[in-house]
Amino acid sequence: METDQVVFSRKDLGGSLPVENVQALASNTLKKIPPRYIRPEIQHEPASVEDSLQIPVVDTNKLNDDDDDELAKLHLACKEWGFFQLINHDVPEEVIKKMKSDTEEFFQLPLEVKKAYAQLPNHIEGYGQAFVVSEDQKLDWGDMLFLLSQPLSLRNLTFWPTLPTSFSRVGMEVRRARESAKNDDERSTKNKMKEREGESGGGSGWETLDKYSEELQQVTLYIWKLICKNLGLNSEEMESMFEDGTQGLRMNYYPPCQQASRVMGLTPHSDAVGLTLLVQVNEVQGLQIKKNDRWVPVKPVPSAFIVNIGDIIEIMSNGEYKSIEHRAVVNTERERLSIAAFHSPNLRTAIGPLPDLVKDNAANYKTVSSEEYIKRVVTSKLDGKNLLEHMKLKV
Ligand SMILES: O=C(O)CCC(=O)C(=O)O
Repeated sequence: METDQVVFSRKDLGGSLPVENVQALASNTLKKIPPRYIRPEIQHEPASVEDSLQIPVVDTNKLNDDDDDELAKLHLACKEWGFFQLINHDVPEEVIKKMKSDTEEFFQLPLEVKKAYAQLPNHIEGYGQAFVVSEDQKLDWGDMLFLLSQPLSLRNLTFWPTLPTSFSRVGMEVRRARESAKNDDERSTKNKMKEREGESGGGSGWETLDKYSEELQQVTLYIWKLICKNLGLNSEEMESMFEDGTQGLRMNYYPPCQQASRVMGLTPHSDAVGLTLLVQVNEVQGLQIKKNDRWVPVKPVPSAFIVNIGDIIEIMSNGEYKSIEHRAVVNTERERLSIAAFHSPNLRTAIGPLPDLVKDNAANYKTVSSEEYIKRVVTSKLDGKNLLEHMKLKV
């Protein structure tokens, strides 16, 4: 059986083509937006929204109290909305706050510094833009930093920023040194640690990315177990699928644009993964979801995670739950930032309808290996729910 590391270290998985840095482009006094960013197809609608179109809010405290109504609310949110906001989760406020401030600090660094973490050919990680697969494709008005963060074996520290210092990389190296030093004699262990911790400026507060990643992995597992309950999937095997699952962290930076209504921060898409947990970093709104053919703005509830069902859960649930198209629009005056944490089952899991859910019904989706699925995702441009269409079986 292949290990997670082998699947991802392959050179033929594909990646994104290099394109201009949007933050740098936007900071020049632009007379004219370059045509590749102009999106005539965009429909902009009024930003106000009726109460009936607010996405559901699910309360962890009630779920912990075995409140059946809240469990039913979660089921309905996954089925009818594909989106909900999760409140009263256990992730400490300071972990989220630090992740947000370090992300802001990273994007404020000079371009030359950020470029040290730029995407490399055929790698899906790094600083740049994702899903650019052709030279004439329209481009999004935003930059991003994408890192594979779980399982630990997938972390490629080349792309993990050393600045801001509290963000991560040196800290991760300390952790690795600690792990590898376990077998060394005491003296060399101490030397190694000293050396590394010296580099990290004392080794305190290095954990931002690592902590955030671990906490969100736990929240995902928690939600997945409740989803299993709601779908009648009671086996341990099902529940453990996300235990050593994969996680990617995508930090988005959308610069302001004077002609915001003519560009798009992030093209309409559904997430190709299992479950996404999103936070907006500053108070500038921009996330919109497609509901009844209308673009509905999402107003983040303070301290909540915005959770959405991805294509993998739509496929695994054989269509009972739906991934929803969403997009990010840009502000005319202020930059906007967000952090998306994408979660998928472990790489040994085949992507297809779960056998327990197709006992009495026909499968509506194909089954493919994780590797094949990932390859399709990283070599396709974002295009609504198009990728999922290719997984559908025509019945
Ligand atoms: O910026 C946002 O609010 C949306 C981000 C998103 O959908 C993504 O990173 O896939």
